[in-house]
Amino acid sequence: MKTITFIIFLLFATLSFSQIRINEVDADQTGTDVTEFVEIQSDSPNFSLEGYIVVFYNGSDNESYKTVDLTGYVTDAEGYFIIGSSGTPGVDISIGTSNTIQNGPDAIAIHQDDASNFPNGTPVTNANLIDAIVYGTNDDDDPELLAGLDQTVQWDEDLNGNKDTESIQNDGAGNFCVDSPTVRASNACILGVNDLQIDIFKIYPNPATNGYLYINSKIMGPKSISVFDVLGKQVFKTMLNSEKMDISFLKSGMYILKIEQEKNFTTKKLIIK
Ligand SMILES: [Ca+2]
Ligand SMILES: [Ca+2]
Ligand SMILES: [Ca+2]
Ligand SMILES: [Ca+2]
Repeated sequence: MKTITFIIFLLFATLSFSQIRINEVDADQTGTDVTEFVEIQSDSPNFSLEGYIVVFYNGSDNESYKTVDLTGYVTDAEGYFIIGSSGTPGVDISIGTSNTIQNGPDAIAIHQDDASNFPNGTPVTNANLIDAIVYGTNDDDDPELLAGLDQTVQWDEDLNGNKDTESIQNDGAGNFCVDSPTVRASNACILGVNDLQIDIFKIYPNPATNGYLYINSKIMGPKSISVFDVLGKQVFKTMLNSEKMDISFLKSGMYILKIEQEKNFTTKKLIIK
C-alpha cells in the first residue's frame, strides 16, 4: 500500500506541473528515418492546444531548428497528439517525409508562447517552458541543452542498443524508459503495470459522464476498488461484486482507480466529467 501511494504521489508530483507533456520521442530508425514522432499527452481528453508550441533544439549550436504551432489543435479522447513524419501512422501534424527530428544530442520542448517568438535559430531558452526532453542516441550529454531547459538527465534512445527499433517513453513518474514504440498508446513502462494486468481489467466509460462506471475483469469474483483524488488521498473504497459501480457522488475531475482482485492489481486514470 505504501508503494502504491508513493507511485501515485510521484505521478501527481509530475502531472501537477503542467497540463501537457512530452510523452514519447522516436528520433532514430533503421536507415532513413521515415516514422519519427513526438507523442504529446494531456492530462484531460480533448485538451485545446491553443497557445502552445513545440520547439526542436539542435545540440550542435544550442539553437532551435524547427517550431511547430499547436494552436487550433486538440488532443484526442485519450489525451494524445502526434507530431511526426508523414509516414507515422495517425500523425496529427506532419513535419516532412524523413530525417526531420535530429538524432541527438538534441532537445524537444513545449513552450506556452507565440510561434513568432521562436524563429529558427532561437537560442535555447526556458522562457514559458512547459516541458522538455534532452535526448541522444548513444551521445555524450549536452550540458548547454540540459541547463537551458532546466533538465538534469539526457535520455538515451540507444539505452538497450536498439535505437533503430525503440523509442524514449515517459513512465508517468518523471523518468523515461526505452522500449518498442507505442504511438498514440499507453507507454511500455507506465507505472510499471505489466501487460497481463492491463489486459485483465477494463474500465468504461472513461471519461465517465453518467454517474456510473463499469469495471470488467477476466476473472470471476469480487474486486476491491479504491479511488484516490489528485492529492493521492483515498476518497472511496468498496468491494464490487458486479461490474457496475455508482460514482455519482464523485465530483468532476481526475482520479486514480486501484483495482485489486486475488493476486492481481492495476491502477488506472479515471476522468469524471
Ligand atoms: Ca531522425
Ligand atoms: Ca528509435
Ligand atoms: Ca543535432
Ligand atoms: Ca506512447
